[in-house]
Amino acid sequence: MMKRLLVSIILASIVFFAGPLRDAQFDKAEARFTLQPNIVLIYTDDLGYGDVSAYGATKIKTPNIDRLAKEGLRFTDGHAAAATCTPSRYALMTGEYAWRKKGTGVLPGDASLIIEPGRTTLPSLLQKAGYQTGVVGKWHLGLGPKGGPDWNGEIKPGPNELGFGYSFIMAATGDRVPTVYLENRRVVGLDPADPIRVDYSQKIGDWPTGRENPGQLKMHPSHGHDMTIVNGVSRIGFMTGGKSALWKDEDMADLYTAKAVSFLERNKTQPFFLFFATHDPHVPRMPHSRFVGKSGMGPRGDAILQADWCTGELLNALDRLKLTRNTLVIFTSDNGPVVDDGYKDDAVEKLGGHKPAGALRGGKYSNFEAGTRVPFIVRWPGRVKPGVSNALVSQVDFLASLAAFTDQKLGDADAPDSFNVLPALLGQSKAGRESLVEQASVLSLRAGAWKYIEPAKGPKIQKNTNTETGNDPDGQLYNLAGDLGETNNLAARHPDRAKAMAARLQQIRQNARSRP
Ligand code: NG6
Ligand code: CA
Repeated sequence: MMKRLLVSIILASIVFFAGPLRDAQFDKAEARFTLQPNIVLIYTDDLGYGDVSAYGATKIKTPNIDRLAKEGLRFTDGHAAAATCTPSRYALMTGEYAWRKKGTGVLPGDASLIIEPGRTTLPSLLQKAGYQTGVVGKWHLGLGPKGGPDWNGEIKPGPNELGFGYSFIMAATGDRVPTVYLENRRVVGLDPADPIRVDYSQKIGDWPTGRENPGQLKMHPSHGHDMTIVNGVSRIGFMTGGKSALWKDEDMADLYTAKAVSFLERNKTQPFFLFFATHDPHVPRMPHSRFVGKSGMGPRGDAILQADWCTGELLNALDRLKLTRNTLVIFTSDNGPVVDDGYKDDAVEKLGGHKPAGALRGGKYSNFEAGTRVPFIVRWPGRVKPGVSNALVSQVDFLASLAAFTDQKLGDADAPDSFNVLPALLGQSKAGRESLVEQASVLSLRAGAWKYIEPAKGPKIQKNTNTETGNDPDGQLYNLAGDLGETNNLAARHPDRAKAMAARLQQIRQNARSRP
Protein backbone atom coordinates (compact mmCIF):
# COMPACT_ATOMS: atom_id res chain seq x y z
CA MET A 1 0.00 0.00 0.00
CA MET A 2 2.70 2.46 1.09
CA LYS A 3 4.78 1.43 -1.86
CA ARG A 4 1.89 2.09 -4.22
CA LEU A 5 1.34 5.54 -2.68
CA LEU A 6 4.99 6.35 -3.08
CA VAL A 7 4.91 5.31 -6.72
CA SER A 8 1.81 7.46 -7.26
CA ILE A 9 3.46 10.47 -5.64
CA ILE A 10 6.57 10.02 -7.76
CA LEU A 11 4.51 9.59 -10.90
CA ALA A 12 2.36 12.62 -10.07
CA SER A 13 5.39 14.79 -9.48
CA ILE A 14 6.95 13.68 -12.76
CA VAL A 15 3.77 14.68 -14.57
CA PHE A 16 3.62 17.94 -12.58
CA PHE A 17 7.20 18.95 -13.24
CA ALA A 18 7.53 17.58 -16.72
CA GLY A 19 5.06 20.12 -18.12
CA PRO A 20 6.91 23.24 -17.00
CA LEU A 21 10.20 21.54 -17.76
CA ARG A 22 9.14 21.03 -21.36
CA ASP A 23 7.98 24.61 -21.56
CA ALA A 24 11.28 25.83 -20.20
CA GLN A 25 13.17 23.85 -22.80
CA PHE A 26 10.86 25.16 -25.44
CA ASP A 27 11.49 28.71 -24.24
CA LYS A 28 15.18 28.07 -24.18
CA ALA A 29 14.99 26.71 -27.68
CA GLU A 30 12.95 29.72 -28.79
CA ALA A 31 15.53 32.05 -27.32
CA ARG A 32 18.32 30.25 -29.11
CA PHE A 33 16.44 30.23 -32.38
CA THR A 34 15.71 33.91 -31.99
CA LEU A 35 19.44 34.49 -31.87
CA GLN A 36 20.17 32.06 -34.66
CA PRO A 37 17.21 31.76 -37.00
CA ASN A 38 17.15 29.16 -39.73
CA ILE A 39 17.74 30.23 -43.31
CA VAL A 40 15.99 28.76 -46.35
CA LEU A 41 17.11 30.04 -49.74
CA ILE A 42 14.74 29.05 -52.54
CA TYR A 43 16.53 29.47 -55.85
CA THR A 44 14.51 29.01 -59.02
CA ASP A 45 16.04 28.56 -62.46
CA ASP A 46 15.22 31.03 -65.25
CA LEU A 47 12.16 32.43 -63.50
CA GLY A 48 11.56 35.93 -64.81
CA TYR A 49 10.62 39.17 -63.10
CA GLY A 50 7.18 39.02 -64.68
CA ASP A 51 6.54 35.28 -64.18
CA VAL A 52 5.09 35.67 -60.70
CA SER A 53 1.66 37.10 -59.91
CA ALA A 54 3.11 39.02 -56.94
CA TYR A 55 5.22 40.81 -59.54
CA GLY A 56 2.28 41.65 -61.73
CA ALA A 57 1.69 38.53 -63.84
CA THR A 58 -2.00 38.20 -64.62
CA LYS A 59 -2.00 35.22 -66.99
CA ILE A 60 -0.46 32.90 -64.42
CA LYS A 61 -1.12 32.53 -60.69
CA THR A 62 1.65 31.69 -58.24
CA PRO A 63 -0.20 31.61 -54.90
CA ASN A 64 2.65 30.21 -52.82
CA ILE A 65 5.26 32.68 -54.00
CA ASP A 66 2.60 35.34 -53.56
CA ARG A 67 2.13 34.18 -49.98
CA LEU A 68 5.83 34.84 -49.37
CA ALA A 69 5.48 38.28 -50.91
CA LYS A 70 2.43 39.05 -48.79
CA GLU A 71 4.09 37.93 -45.58
CA GLY A 72 7.48 39.34 -46.49
CA LEU A 73 9.40 42.08 -48.22
CA ARG A 74 9.24 42.11 -52.00
CA PHE A 75 12.21 43.70 -53.75
CA THR A 76 11.68 45.47 -57.05
CA ASP A 77 15.40 45.93 -57.79
CA GLY A 78 16.87 42.62 -56.60
CA HIS A 79 19.44 40.94 -58.86
CA ALA A 80 21.13 37.74 -59.73
CA ALA A 81 24.81 38.46 -60.30
CA ALA A 82 24.66 37.38 -63.94
CA ALA A 83 22.23 36.64 -66.76
CA THR A 84 23.09 32.91 -66.80
CA CYS A 85 23.26 30.20 -64.22
CA THR A 86 26.87 29.29 -63.46
CA PRO A 87 28.23 32.81 -62.96
CA SER A 88 25.21 33.73 -60.83
CA ARG A 89 25.69 30.70 -58.61
CA TYR A 90 29.43 31.26 -58.41
CA ALA A 91 28.85 34.82 -57.16
CA LEU A 92 26.13 33.71 -54.75
CA MET A 93 28.40 31.07 -53.22
CA THR A 94 31.63 33.09 -53.06
CA GLY A 95 30.58 36.72 -52.85
CA GLU A 96 32.86 37.36 -55.80
CA TYR A 97 31.75 38.59 -59.21
CA ALA A 98 32.20 35.63 -61.53
CA TRP A 99 33.71 37.72 -64.33
CA ARG A 100 36.81 38.10 -62.16
CA LYS A 101 37.55 34.43 -62.67
CA LYS A 102 38.08 32.54 -65.91
CA GLY A 103 36.07 29.39 -66.49
CA THR A 104 32.90 30.53 -64.73
CA GLY A 105 30.65 30.60 -67.80
CA VAL A 106 27.83 28.07 -68.34
CA LEU A 107 29.54 24.75 -67.59
CA PRO A 108 29.21 21.40 -69.34
CA GLY A 109 27.91 18.55 -67.19
CA ASP A 110 31.34 16.98 -66.74
CA ALA A 111 33.19 20.12 -65.63
CA SER A 112 35.37 20.09 -62.55
CA LEU A 113 34.50 22.16 -59.48
CA ILE A 114 35.17 25.86 -60.11
CA ILE A 115 35.26 26.98 -56.46
CA GLU A 116 38.39 26.19 -54.45
CA PRO A 117 37.59 24.17 -51.34
CA GLY A 118 38.81 26.03 -48.29
CA ARG A 119 37.68 29.45 -49.39
CA THR A 120 34.86 31.10 -47.51
CA THR A 121 31.55 30.27 -49.14
CA LEU A 122 27.99 30.97 -48.12
CA PRO A 123 27.53 27.47 -46.67
CA SER A 124 30.98 27.30 -45.05
CA LEU A 125 30.31 30.64 -43.37
CA LEU A 126 27.03 29.39 -41.96
CA GLN A 127 28.52 26.05 -41.02
CA LYS A 128 31.12 27.94 -38.98
CA ALA A 129 28.29 29.74 -37.24
CA GLY A 130 26.90 26.38 -36.13
CA TYR A 131 24.35 25.81 -38.87
CA GLN A 132 23.46 22.44 -40.33
CA THR A 133 23.80 23.09 -44.04
CA GLY A 134 22.22 21.37 -47.01
CA VAL A 135 21.80 21.82 -50.75
CA VAL A 136 19.05 20.17 -52.73
CA GLY A 137 18.58 20.60 -56.47
CA LYS A 138 20.55 22.16 -59.27
CA TRP A 139 24.28 22.59 -58.72
CA HIS A 140 26.01 23.59 -61.99
CA LEU A 141 29.30 24.66 -60.39
CA GLY A 142 31.27 21.64 -61.54
CA LEU A 143 32.37 18.59 -59.57
CA GLY A 144 35.57 16.75 -58.88
CA PRO A 145 39.22 17.61 -59.49
CA LYS A 146 40.78 18.92 -62.67
CA GLY A 147 39.78 16.54 -65.43
CA GLY A 148 36.28 16.19 -64.04
CA PRO A 149 34.44 13.82 -61.74
CA ASP A 150 34.68 10.05 -61.47
CA TRP A 151 30.99 9.25 -61.86
CA ASN A 152 31.48 5.69 -60.67
CA GLY A 153 33.46 6.45 -57.54
CA GLU A 154 33.53 9.08 -54.86
CA ILE A 155 32.75 12.42 -56.46
CA LYS A 156 34.74 15.13 -54.76
CA PRO A 157 35.45 17.94 -54.28
CA GLY A 158 31.88 19.18 -54.58
CA PRO A 159 29.23 20.77 -52.37
CA ASN A 160 30.26 18.71 -49.34
CA GLU A 161 33.78 20.14 -49.58
CA LEU A 162 32.46 23.71 -49.83
CA GLY A 163 30.48 23.73 -46.60
CA PHE A 164 27.34 21.73 -47.28
CA GLY A 165 26.92 18.98 -44.72
CA TYR A 166 24.29 17.37 -46.92
CA SER A 167 23.83 17.40 -50.67
CA PHE A 168 21.29 15.96 -53.06
CA ILE A 169 21.95 17.45 -56.46
CA MET A 170 22.03 17.18 -60.21
CA ALA A 171 25.49 17.94 -61.54
CA ALA A 172 24.55 20.61 -64.04
CA THR A 173 21.17 21.13 -65.70
CA GLY A 174 18.25 18.98 -66.83
CA ASP A 175 19.34 19.33 -70.43
CA ARG A 176 22.91 18.16 -69.79
CA VAL A 177 24.18 14.64 -69.18
CA PRO A 178 24.69 12.77 -66.95
CA THR A 179 21.01 12.60 -66.09
CA VAL A 180 21.48 11.20 -62.60
CA TYR A 181 21.26 12.45 -59.03
CA LEU A 182 24.13 12.63 -56.58
CA GLU A 183 23.71 12.32 -52.85
CA ASN A 184 26.73 13.17 -50.72
CA ARG A 185 29.43 12.36 -53.30
CA ARG A 186 27.77 9.30 -54.88
CA VAL A 187 25.52 8.75 -57.86
CA VAL A 188 22.21 7.54 -56.44
CA GLY A 189 21.13 4.05 -57.47
CA LEU A 190 24.19 3.28 -59.58
CA ASP A 191 24.88 -0.36 -60.44
CA PRO A 192 28.67 -0.83 -60.45
CA ALA A 193 28.28 -3.42 -63.20
CA ASP A 194 26.90 -0.69 -65.48
CA PRO A 195 29.31 2.22 -65.10
CA ILE A 196 28.48 5.71 -66.35
CA ARG A 197 30.57 7.23 -69.09
CA VAL A 198 30.18 10.82 -70.22
CA ASP A 199 31.70 12.69 -73.13
CA TYR A 200 31.00 16.19 -74.35
CA SER A 201 33.20 16.05 -77.45
CA GLN A 202 32.05 12.87 -79.14
CA LYS A 203 29.51 10.09 -79.00
CA ILE A 204 30.23 7.43 -76.46
CA GLY A 205 28.45 4.05 -76.31
CA ASP A 206 25.52 3.11 -78.49
CA TRP A 207 22.59 4.93 -76.94
CA PRO A 208 20.33 6.72 -79.43
CA THR A 209 20.76 10.41 -80.05
CA GLY A 210 18.32 13.13 -81.01
CA ARG A 211 20.25 13.75 -84.19
CA GLU A 212 20.20 10.12 -85.38
CA ASN A 213 16.99 8.85 -83.83
CA PRO A 214 14.47 11.71 -83.73
CA GLY A 215 11.65 9.17 -83.90
CA GLN A 216 12.39 8.18 -80.30
CA LEU A 217 11.80 11.66 -78.90
CA LYS A 218 8.84 12.79 -76.84
CA MET A 219 10.14 16.36 -76.92
CA HIS A 220 12.15 17.66 -79.86
CA PRO A 221 14.95 20.18 -79.73
CA SER A 222 14.52 23.55 -81.42
CA HIS A 223 18.24 24.29 -81.30
CA GLY A 224 21.15 22.25 -79.94
CA HIS A 225 20.11 19.48 -77.52
CA ASP A 226 20.39 16.70 -80.08
CA MET A 227 22.80 14.36 -78.38
CA THR A 228 22.07 11.38 -76.07
CA ILE A 229 18.40 10.60 -75.53
CA VAL A 230 17.31 9.86 -71.98
CA ASN A 231 13.66 9.52 -71.02
CA GLY A 232 12.59 10.50 -74.52
CA VAL A 233 14.49 13.80 -74.42
CA SER A 234 17.75 14.46 -76.23
CA ARG A 235 20.30 16.36 -74.16
CA ILE A 236 23.57 18.26 -74.43
CA GLY A 237 26.48 15.81 -74.21
CA PHE A 238 26.81 12.07 -74.66
CA MET A 239 26.47 9.41 -72.02
CA THR A 240 26.07 5.70 -71.65
CA GLY A 241 25.67 3.40 -68.66
CA GLY A 242 24.10 4.01 -65.27
CA LYS A 243 20.67 2.77 -66.46
CA SER A 244 19.44 2.08 -62.93
CA ALA A 245 20.39 5.61 -61.87
CA LEU A 246 18.75 7.63 -64.63
CA TRP A 247 16.28 10.24 -63.49
CA LYS A 248 12.75 10.66 -64.67
CA ASP A 249 12.31 14.36 -65.38
CA GLU A 250 8.63 14.28 -64.46
CA ASP A 251 9.43 13.20 -60.89
CA MET A 252 12.33 15.57 -60.30
CA ALA A 253 10.45 18.37 -58.53
CA ASP A 254 8.66 15.92 -56.23
CA LEU A 255 11.91 14.23 -55.34
CA TYR A 256 13.78 17.47 -54.64
CA THR A 257 10.89 18.65 -52.52
CA ALA A 258 10.79 15.41 -50.54
CA LYS A 259 14.55 15.57 -49.95
CA ALA A 260 14.30 19.21 -48.85
CA VAL A 261 11.40 18.52 -46.50
CA SER A 262 13.24 15.62 -44.87
CA PHE A 263 16.25 17.88 -44.40
CA LEU A 264 13.99 20.33 -42.56
CA GLU A 265 12.53 17.53 -40.45
CA ARG A 266 15.94 16.10 -39.57
CA ASN A 267 17.26 19.46 -38.49
CA LYS A 268 14.23 21.03 -36.88
CA THR A 269 15.83 21.27 -33.44
CA GLN A 270 19.00 23.04 -34.55
CA PRO A 271 19.76 26.04 -36.73
CA PHE A 272 19.91 25.10 -40.40
CA PHE A 273 20.61 26.58 -43.80
CA LEU A 274 18.85 24.97 -46.74
CA PHE A 275 19.73 25.94 -50.29
CA PHE A 276 16.81 24.65 -52.33
CA ALA A 277 17.62 25.08 -56.00
CA THR A 278 14.70 24.08 -58.21
CA HIS A 279 15.21 23.04 -61.78
CA ASP A 280 11.98 24.71 -62.89
CA PRO A 281 11.25 26.40 -65.19
CA HIS A 282 14.54 25.59 -66.98
CA VAL A 283 14.49 23.35 -70.05
CA PRO A 284 13.59 20.61 -70.63
CA ARG A 285 10.28 21.57 -69.08
CA MET A 286 8.81 18.24 -68.07
CA PRO A 287 6.56 18.83 -65.06
CA HIS A 288 4.68 16.06 -63.30
CA SER A 289 1.43 15.04 -65.01
CA ARG A 290 -0.66 16.78 -62.34
CA PHE A 291 0.62 20.15 -63.63
CA VAL A 292 0.37 19.34 -67.31
CA GLY A 293 -2.06 21.65 -69.07
CA LYS A 294 -2.82 23.57 -65.88
CA SER A 295 -1.33 26.93 -66.87
CA GLY A 296 -2.74 27.03 -70.39
CA MET A 297 0.73 28.15 -71.43
CA GLY A 298 2.29 24.81 -72.21
CA PRO A 299 5.16 23.20 -70.30
CA ARG A 300 6.89 26.50 -69.40
CA GLY A 301 3.83 27.80 -67.56
CA ASP A 302 3.15 24.38 -66.06
CA ALA A 303 6.75 24.22 -64.79
CA ILE A 304 6.27 27.61 -63.14
CA LEU A 305 3.19 26.23 -61.37
CA GLN A 306 5.32 23.31 -60.26
CA ALA A 307 8.03 25.64 -58.87
CA ASP A 308 5.29 27.50 -57.03
CA TRP A 309 3.99 24.21 -55.63
CA CYS A 310 7.49 23.26 -54.39
CA THR A 311 7.71 26.64 -52.67
CA GLY A 312 4.37 26.00 -51.02
CA GLU A 313 5.45 22.55 -49.82
CA LEU A 314 8.49 24.05 -48.11
CA LEU A 315 6.41 26.78 -46.49
CA ASN A 316 3.88 24.17 -45.32
CA ALA A 317 6.66 22.04 -43.88
CA LEU A 318 7.99 25.05 -41.94
CA ASP A 319 4.45 25.68 -40.64
CA ARG A 320 3.96 22.06 -39.66
CA LEU A 321 7.32 21.91 -37.88
CA LYS A 322 6.54 25.23 -36.15
CA LEU A 323 9.63 26.78 -37.64
CA THR A 324 8.03 29.57 -39.65
CA ARG A 325 8.68 32.34 -37.14
CA ASN A 326 12.29 31.33 -36.67
CA THR A 327 13.15 31.01 -40.31
CA LEU A 328 14.39 33.61 -42.72
CA VAL A 329 13.16 32.62 -46.16
CA ILE A 330 14.70 34.15 -49.25
CA PHE A 331 13.12 33.47 -52.63
CA THR A 332 14.80 34.40 -55.89
CA SER A 333 15.96 33.21 -59.34
CA ASP A 334 19.36 32.61 -60.94
CA ASN A 335 18.75 34.71 -64.06
CA GLY A 336 16.00 36.17 -66.16
CA PRO A 337 13.43 34.40 -68.32
CA VAL A 338 13.74 32.76 -71.72
CA VAL A 339 10.89 31.38 -73.76
CA ASP A 340 12.55 29.15 -76.39
CA ASP A 341 15.70 27.81 -74.76
CA GLY A 342 16.21 24.90 -77.13
CA TYR A 343 13.14 22.62 -77.15
CA LYS A 344 9.91 22.73 -79.12
CA ASP A 345 7.74 22.87 -76.05
CA ASP A 346 5.04 25.28 -77.21
CA ALA A 347 6.40 28.03 -74.95
CA VAL A 348 6.43 30.52 -77.83
CA GLU A 349 3.13 29.44 -79.33
CA LYS A 350 1.22 29.44 -76.04
CA LEU A 351 2.74 32.52 -74.44
CA GLY A 352 -0.34 34.59 -75.26
CA GLY A 353 -0.24 37.91 -73.46
CA HIS A 354 2.09 36.70 -70.72
CA LYS A 355 5.22 38.80 -70.25
CA PRO A 356 7.95 36.73 -68.55
CA ALA A 357 10.10 39.84 -68.04
CA GLY A 358 7.23 42.08 -66.94
CA ALA A 359 7.96 45.69 -67.85
CA LEU A 360 11.69 45.03 -68.21
CA ARG A 361 13.59 44.66 -71.45
CA GLY A 362 15.59 41.56 -72.43
CA GLY A 363 15.74 38.28 -70.54
CA LYS A 364 18.17 35.48 -69.84
CA TYR A 365 21.53 36.14 -71.62
CA SER A 366 20.70 39.84 -72.00
CA ASN A 367 22.55 42.97 -70.92
CA PHE A 368 19.20 44.65 -70.41
CA GLU A 369 17.65 44.61 -66.94
CA ALA A 370 15.60 41.43 -67.33
CA GLY A 371 18.86 39.48 -67.57
CA THR A 372 19.59 39.87 -63.87
CA ARG A 373 16.65 41.65 -62.24
CA VAL A 374 14.55 38.82 -60.85
CA PRO A 375 11.88 38.03 -58.28
CA PHE A 376 13.47 38.58 -54.88
CA ILE A 377 11.52 38.17 -51.64
CA VAL A 378 12.60 38.02 -48.00
CA ARG A 379 10.28 36.72 -45.28
CA TRP A 380 10.88 36.57 -41.57
CA PRO A 381 7.59 36.82 -39.70
CA GLY A 382 7.62 39.28 -36.85
CA ARG A 383 11.04 40.60 -37.82
CA VAL A 384 10.78 41.74 -41.43
CA LYS A 385 7.84 44.06 -41.95
CA PRO A 386 5.83 43.00 -45.00
CA GLY A 387 5.92 45.45 -47.88
CA VAL A 388 7.86 46.47 -50.95
CA SER A 389 11.45 47.65 -51.13
CA ASN A 390 13.12 49.46 -53.99
CA ALA A 391 16.59 48.98 -52.55
CA LEU A 392 19.23 47.82 -55.02
CA VAL A 393 20.43 44.41 -53.78
CA SER A 394 22.19 41.45 -55.35
CA GLN A 395 22.68 37.80 -54.60
CA VAL A 396 26.42 38.48 -54.48
CA ASP A 397 25.57 40.29 -51.22
CA PHE A 398 24.17 37.24 -49.44
CA LEU A 399 27.57 36.24 -48.10
CA ALA A 400 28.48 39.53 -46.41
CA SER A 401 24.89 40.11 -45.31
CA LEU A 402 24.50 36.68 -43.75
CA ALA A 403 27.94 37.11 -42.14
CA ALA A 404 26.49 40.17 -40.42
CA PHE A 405 23.31 38.22 -39.68
CA THR A 406 25.29 35.54 -37.87
CA ASP A 407 27.68 38.02 -36.27
CA GLN A 408 30.76 36.93 -38.15
CA LYS A 409 33.62 38.95 -39.56
CA LEU A 410 34.84 38.35 -43.09
CA GLY A 411 38.55 37.92 -43.73
CA ASP A 412 40.21 40.40 -46.09
CA ALA A 413 40.31 37.91 -48.95
CA ASP A 414 36.74 36.74 -48.46
CA ALA A 415 33.79 37.70 -50.63
CA PRO A 416 35.49 40.56 -52.49
CA ASP A 417 32.31 41.94 -54.06
CA SER A 418 29.75 41.18 -51.36
CA PHE A 419 28.20 44.16 -49.59
CA ASN A 420 26.50 43.92 -46.26
CA VAL A 421 22.98 44.96 -47.25
CA LEU A 422 21.39 43.23 -44.26
CA PRO A 423 19.52 46.37 -43.15
CA ALA A 424 17.91 46.55 -46.60
CA LEU A 425 17.16 42.81 -46.67
CA LEU A 426 15.46 43.05 -43.28
CA GLY A 427 13.58 46.18 -44.28
CA GLN A 428 15.32 48.37 -41.71
CA SER A 429 16.78 50.56 -44.42
CA LYS A 430 15.42 51.73 -47.75
CA ALA A 431 18.91 51.84 -49.20
CA GLY A 432 20.84 48.87 -50.51
CA ARG A 433 23.86 49.28 -52.71
CA GLU A 434 24.58 52.50 -54.48
CA SER A 435 26.15 50.66 -57.40
CA LEU A 436 26.20 47.16 -58.87
CA VAL A 437 27.89 45.38 -61.76
CA GLU A 438 25.56 43.26 -63.89
CA GLN A 439 27.05 40.51 -66.06
CA ALA A 440 25.81 39.22 -69.42
CA SER A 441 27.67 39.31 -72.76
CA VAL A 442 29.47 42.36 -71.35
CA LEU A 443 29.34 44.19 -68.03
CA SER A 444 26.93 46.93 -67.09
CA LEU A 445 27.17 49.30 -64.18
CA ARG A 446 24.21 50.42 -62.18
CA ALA A 447 24.70 53.60 -60.18
CA GLY A 448 21.45 54.48 -58.52
CA ALA A 449 18.85 54.65 -61.28
CA TRP A 450 21.48 55.06 -63.99
CA LYS A 451 22.67 52.15 -66.02
CA TYR A 452 25.66 52.05 -68.32
CA ILE A 453 26.12 49.09 -70.69
CA GLU A 454 29.58 48.60 -72.12
CA PRO A 455 30.13 48.47 -75.88
CA ALA A 456 29.29 44.96 -77.02
CA LYS A 457 29.89 43.12 -80.26
CA GLY A 458 27.40 40.59 -81.48
CA PRO A 459 23.83 40.56 -82.73
CA LYS A 460 21.09 42.68 -81.20
CA ILE A 461 18.77 39.70 -81.23
CA GLN A 462 20.04 36.27 -80.23
CA LYS A 463 18.75 34.22 -83.12
CA ASN A 464 17.73 30.99 -81.43
CA THR A 465 16.20 32.32 -78.26
CA ASN A 466 14.94 35.56 -79.80
CA THR A 467 16.36 37.49 -76.84
CA GLU A 468 17.12 41.18 -77.09
CA THR A 469 20.77 41.00 -76.13
CA GLY A 470 21.38 44.66 -75.36
CA ASN A 471 24.51 44.45 -77.52
CA ASP A 472 25.57 47.72 -79.11
CA PRO A 473 28.99 48.65 -80.50
CA ASP A 474 28.76 51.90 -78.51
CA GLY A 475 28.24 52.25 -74.79
CA GLN A 476 24.62 52.79 -73.76
CA LEU A 477 23.23 54.86 -70.96
CA TYR A 478 19.76 54.63 -69.49
CA ASN A 479 17.95 56.34 -66.67
CA LEU A 480 15.76 53.63 -65.21
CA ALA A 481 13.91 56.12 -63.03
CA GLY A 482 11.83 57.26 -65.98
CA ASP A 483 12.74 54.53 -68.43
CA LEU A 484 12.57 51.11 -66.80
CA GLY A 485 12.23 49.50 -70.22
CA GLU A 486 15.61 50.89 -71.40
CA THR A 487 14.27 52.33 -74.63
CA ASN A 488 15.86 55.76 -74.48
CA ASN A 489 19.65 55.62 -74.84
CA LEU A 490 21.00 58.82 -73.27
CA ALA A 491 24.69 58.21 -74.02
CA ALA A 492 24.83 60.92 -76.66
CA ARG A 493 22.94 63.38 -74.52
CA HIS A 494 25.00 62.74 -71.37
CA PRO A 495 28.47 61.84 -72.67
CA ASP A 496 30.16 62.92 -69.45
CA ARG A 497 28.05 60.63 -67.32
CA ALA A 498 28.57 57.74 -69.72
CA LYS A 499 32.33 58.35 -69.64
CA ALA A 500 32.42 58.58 -65.87
CA MET A 501 30.46 55.37 -65.47
CA ALA A 502 32.68 53.59 -68.00
CA ALA A 503 35.73 54.72 -66.02
CA ARG A 504 34.21 53.57 -62.76
CA LEU A 505 33.39 50.19 -64.20
CA GLN A 506 36.97 49.93 -65.43
CA GLN A 507 38.21 50.72 -61.95
CA ILE A 508 36.02 48.05 -60.33
CA ARG A 509 37.34 45.61 -62.90
CA GLN A 510 40.97 46.46 -62.21
CA ASN A 511 40.75 46.37 -58.44
CA ALA A 512 40.64 42.89 -56.96
CA ARG A 513 37.58 43.78 -54.93
CA SER A 514 34.73 46.23 -54.76
CA ARG A 515 33.64 45.54 -51.18
CA PRO A 516 34.08 48.49 -48.83
C1 NG6 B 1 22.70 27.02 -73.26
C2 NG6 B 1 21.65 26.01 -73.71
C3 NG6 B 1 20.38 26.32 -72.94
C4 NG6 B 1 20.65 26.30 -71.45
C5 NG6 B 1 21.78 27.25 -71.11
C6 NG6 B 1 22.20 27.21 -69.68
C7 NG6 B 1 21.89 25.28 -76.03
C8 NG6 B 1 21.58 25.55 -77.47
N1 NG6 B 1 21.40 26.14 -75.14
O1 NG6 B 1 23.90 26.74 -73.90
O2 NG6 B 1 19.40 25.40 -73.27
O3 NG6 B 1 20.97 25.01 -71.04
O4 NG6 B 1 22.92 26.93 -71.87
O5 NG6 B 1 21.19 27.68 -68.87
O6 NG6 B 1 22.57 24.31 -75.74
S1 NG6 B 1 21.54 28.08 -67.39
O7 NG6 B 1 20.32 28.59 -66.83
O8 NG6 B 1 21.99 26.88 -66.74
O9 NG6 B 1 22.57 29.09 -67.47
CA1 CA C 1 19.29 29.58 -65.05
